[in-house]
Amino acid sequence: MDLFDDLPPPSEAEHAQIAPGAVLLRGFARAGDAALLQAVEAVIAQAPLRHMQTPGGYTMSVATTSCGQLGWVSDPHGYRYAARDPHSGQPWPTMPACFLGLAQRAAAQAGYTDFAPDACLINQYAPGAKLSLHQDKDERDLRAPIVSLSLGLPAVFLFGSTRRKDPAQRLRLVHGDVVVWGGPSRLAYHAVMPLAEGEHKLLGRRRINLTFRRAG
Ligand code: MD3
Ligand code: FE
Repeated sequence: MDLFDDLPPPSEAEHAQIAPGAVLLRGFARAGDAALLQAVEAVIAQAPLRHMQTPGGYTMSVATTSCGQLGWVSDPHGYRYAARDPHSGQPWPTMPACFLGLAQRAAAQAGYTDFAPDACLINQYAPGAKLSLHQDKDERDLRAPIVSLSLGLPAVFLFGSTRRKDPAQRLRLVHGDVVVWGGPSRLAYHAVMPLAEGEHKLLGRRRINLTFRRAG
């Protein structure tokens, strides 16, 4: 249970640079959470969450889907962005207007005034699900930031530098938090620790993370 669930959204004073080019907008999406969740559920209804295979032969514990012009796909051949959902053969669902608005307002707040995401990756974590250390470098233009939005159960997020073995910082991301990863942080290694058990008022026993990307 999150003891701070009933507090009002925090002020702009809590918008903090956490690494060069990385800005944490604590609680930025809290006010619009119900509409965002409704839009997430509408996307999932069209393009169901699935546990993708990694090129290394593992099945991801995180369940994923996408919306927008491009979606993120992993299979035994590798990682890539694709215009169609391989599960249905159909284009990915359109990016909901509330997603695009949120991503652009967050990016602007962090100093990126013309962020035009064409892909939104949706990650769903059940208790125990995790994401291993990786870089996001499959996007064409690495000058564009990645905007991430956390909903539901809290997660412990680790991020380091562009060198895999550098020490990582630990960050607890809670419902409504948004992080903009740009500049020198764009290629930072990062990971999500196994999700702890819990029950969130709005989302129940899960965490959902949205990442907005300029992929194509
Ligand atoms: C730092 N997702 O989908 S979001 C991913 O919580 C991913 O589901 C995590 O890593 C999640 O690729 C973390 C925060 C994030 C996303 C992209 C980044 C941090 C980043 C790219 C560069 C540096
Ligand atoms: Fe990532």
